[in-house]
Amino acid sequence: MALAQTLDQFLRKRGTYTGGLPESITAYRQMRKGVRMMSDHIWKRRLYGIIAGAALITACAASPQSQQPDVNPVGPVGGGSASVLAPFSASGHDGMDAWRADFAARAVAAGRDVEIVHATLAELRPLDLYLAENVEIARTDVASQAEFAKPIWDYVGSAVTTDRKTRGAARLDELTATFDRIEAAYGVDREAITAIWAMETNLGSYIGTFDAANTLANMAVEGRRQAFAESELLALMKMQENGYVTRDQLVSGWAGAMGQTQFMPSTFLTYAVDFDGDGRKDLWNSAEDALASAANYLRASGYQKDMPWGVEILAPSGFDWSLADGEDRRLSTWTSYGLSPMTGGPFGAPETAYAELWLPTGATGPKYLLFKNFDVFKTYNRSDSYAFSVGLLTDGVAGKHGPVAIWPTELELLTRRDIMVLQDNLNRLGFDAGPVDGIAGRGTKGALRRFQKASAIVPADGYPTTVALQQVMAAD
Ligand SMILES: [Ca+2]
Repeated sequence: MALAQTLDQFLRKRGTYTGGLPESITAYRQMRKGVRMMSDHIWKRRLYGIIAGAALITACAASPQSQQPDVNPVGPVGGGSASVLAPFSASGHDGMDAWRADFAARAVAAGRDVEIVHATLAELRPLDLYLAENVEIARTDVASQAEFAKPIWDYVGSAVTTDRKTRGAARLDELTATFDRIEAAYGVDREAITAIWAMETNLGSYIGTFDAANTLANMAVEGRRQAFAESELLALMKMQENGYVTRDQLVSGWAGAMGQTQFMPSTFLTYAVDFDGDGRKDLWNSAEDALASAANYLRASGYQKDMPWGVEILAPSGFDWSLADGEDRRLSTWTSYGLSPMTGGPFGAPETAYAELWLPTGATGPKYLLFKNFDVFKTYNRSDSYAFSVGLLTDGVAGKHGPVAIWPTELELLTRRDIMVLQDNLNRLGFDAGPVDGIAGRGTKGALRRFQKASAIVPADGYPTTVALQQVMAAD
């Protein structure tokens, strides 16, 4: 089970998820603190120190990168006085110490600066979030199967708030000159950048309290995303080598994303810019640097200026909702089927533009045509709910409030276990719902829609309700 799922379950259980994560993470950490073992006895730390020192020597000798018949197996050629890694003081976690000794040697062998490698990894400490005993998480997992998946209207309700829209609009006003320059340089609409800023850090007001190196090291030691975490740590070292940042600046969120627009180190290396011209890429303190960097990333992801991310639509009665199948079709095709903007007027996109019909809650509730920019938002975070919230905030800071249609909060939703039964039965009937994981993603909804279509059920909207589950279970 992925960490993100575990967190998701916890947050849902607590009912504290706000779309921005940091506040909830604090609550999570506080809860986990209660089960943390007291493990920092001094004698133990000394023992770990000895083990770590031995492991460092072993790792250097055994490292496949250190094949040169050199007396200095880990140091770069021609290095200064500090060409050999100094020993690390114990972290309080033996697995972490052993991993660090090995990884530090590999980082140096890969060409990273010895002093920066040491400074980056010197102050590691185990975090409960990643490395606490697993008893409680296991218990949460069983309990959560009986819980309801969080409906999208809850996610949107906590992410797209009046406060965020109002303050976002105010920041747009204050930063008019900056956004003029950013739009000219990158061709990304200021409202979209502001929406990302609002979603990621509440407009720069919460950038996290973790040390990026420490949280990534914890992720590496935890193991499930070790290769990813190590690669991000190497990027973190390169950021310092390039002189973009200093070691003490590297504050991050719980997963290692940094600054006002939450860049991972590898994203930072490729896309961060110094837009205020002070010689630093300071995504933490400089809104100009952070916003221009986000614009640079969105442009590289294919953002189309002056195009809508999505438009809420009206459809004629009897419309075939099975067309919400994930396929992109030309806007001219959709209009020929009778779709029109909910608020009247034009779509604001050329007839040749491609769009997907998306029903966040099936045939009842808000319905959207999604354009390319929706997918660009998803490069920040793969979740439809996230991208949808960014879109609604993009409109919201411009004074356009959606959705107009009412969410169908009266629908009977399925529990995680129900969804697993639904998936299992769809697979049994030959409609590939993918893995039986209790999460009704696009794969599950697509399979349900194909089942409904094949069974002549109307509407064939793929939305998993108790009625849909009964229909699938009754089929053979
Ligand atoms: Ca700067």
